[in-house]
Amino acid sequence: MFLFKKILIANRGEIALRIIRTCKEMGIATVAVYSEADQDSLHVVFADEAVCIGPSNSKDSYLKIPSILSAAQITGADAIHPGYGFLAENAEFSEICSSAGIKFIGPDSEMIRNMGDKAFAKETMKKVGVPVVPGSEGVVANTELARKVAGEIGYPVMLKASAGGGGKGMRIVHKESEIENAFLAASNEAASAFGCPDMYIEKFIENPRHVEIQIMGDQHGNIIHYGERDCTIQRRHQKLIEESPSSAITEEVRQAMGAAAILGAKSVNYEGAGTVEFLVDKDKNFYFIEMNTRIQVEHTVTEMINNIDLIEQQILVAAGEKIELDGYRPVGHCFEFRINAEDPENNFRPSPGTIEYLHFPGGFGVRIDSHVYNEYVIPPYYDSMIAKLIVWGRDRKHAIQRAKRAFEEFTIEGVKTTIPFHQKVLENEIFIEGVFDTSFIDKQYK
Ligand code: MV4
Repeated sequence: MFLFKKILIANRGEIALRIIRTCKEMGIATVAVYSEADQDSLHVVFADEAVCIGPSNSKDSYLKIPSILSAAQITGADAIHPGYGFLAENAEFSEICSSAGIKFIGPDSEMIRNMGDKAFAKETMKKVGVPVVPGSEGVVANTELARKVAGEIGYPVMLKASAGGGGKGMRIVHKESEIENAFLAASNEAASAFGCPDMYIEKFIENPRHVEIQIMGDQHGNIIHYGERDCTIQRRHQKLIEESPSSAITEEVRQAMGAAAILGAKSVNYEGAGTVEFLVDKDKNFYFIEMNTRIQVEHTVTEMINNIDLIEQQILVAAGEKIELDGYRPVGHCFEFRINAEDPENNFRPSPGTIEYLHFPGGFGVRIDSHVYNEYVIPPYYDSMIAKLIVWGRDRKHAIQRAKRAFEEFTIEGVKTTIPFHQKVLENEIFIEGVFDTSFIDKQYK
């Protein structure tokens, strides 16, 4: 089987380490790239080679395409794994990699561009019969049409930026008198934030659950799904706790969502790892909202449930291997808790600094994905996630018991973290019952 000789990881932190680990197990050499702020970072230590690509801020390092490409050419890497964030969904980067003869581990640039255009992605899914949120036919050109379409849908409606996503560029409108100003303001915000003013409109789904399906497509037309992840517990669109299976859906709905995700991915000949995001309403109807063309932070939950290595799958698929079609064999229940260097007592504001004492939990069914270590200095330049605690149990009750035990062992001193917040959630009746929705954090933890 042909694999790659050497993979450059165009990322940092825990995901860079995650990718390096799997490459080593596959016998593939690794190249780390790092900014000046990350010279003592573990992904630099564990990679076979490391190239400094620039100063601390991301736009001069981890987002600097010429520097990353040069590092790949200098070291002779034949593939690049982008991880998540940074350039993972940058169509131009994918294009430049392939024109440089370096395999971008992910979908091709056209796919990234198409799925990044949220209104187009939605119309594409709708055409093949994937349920979508009732709303406009694609982009809405002006305030008059916005008023007309919103009137037809019925208030409240959600205005969404086509170049946005992940909660960015969204705005709820409750009545007709607000639509004109809201549409103009949202469109201007989208133009300045994403360089594209295009907006589309959807019926507002009250207090939904956010349930996403992990899919994998190979270069031979095969596509499978690996089940769902419930990512409803978010704060300002930042996911905090993810789990599988989801208590928001029945087995019947799961089958239908899996089939819809595969149908949508097949319709665009999807290659690589992807996530099809749905909203689920209180009547268990599901609606497509977005498709992400990257590996996600919470991919670990799917790995533990199916006992598979999704990074290995990505590399095999990128090298032209066929997917095992019976890969979806869910067992047990898994949570991922994001440990951020933030202060939950102070509106989750970032808390960078030096880790003065660190002890990770362990034991059966407890996994830590993290790049931090004793005396690690958390830099202020990047996002605040410092570890992921992933806990598997026989069922949800058992996984909660095990998570509580793991958190009792988990010690980080010197910086504030979200550990105490997670411990409170694990005692919350609504969480334990699994009857939460997207308003959980706002309502429970003002
Ligand atoms: C919605 C919605 C309600 N109605 N769309 C889109 C991106 C995703 N991260 C959040 N999005 C939402 N889209 C319609 N038509 C509510 C949300 C939403 C949300 C969804 C799931 C989990 C948490 C959320 C927090 C705020 C908004």
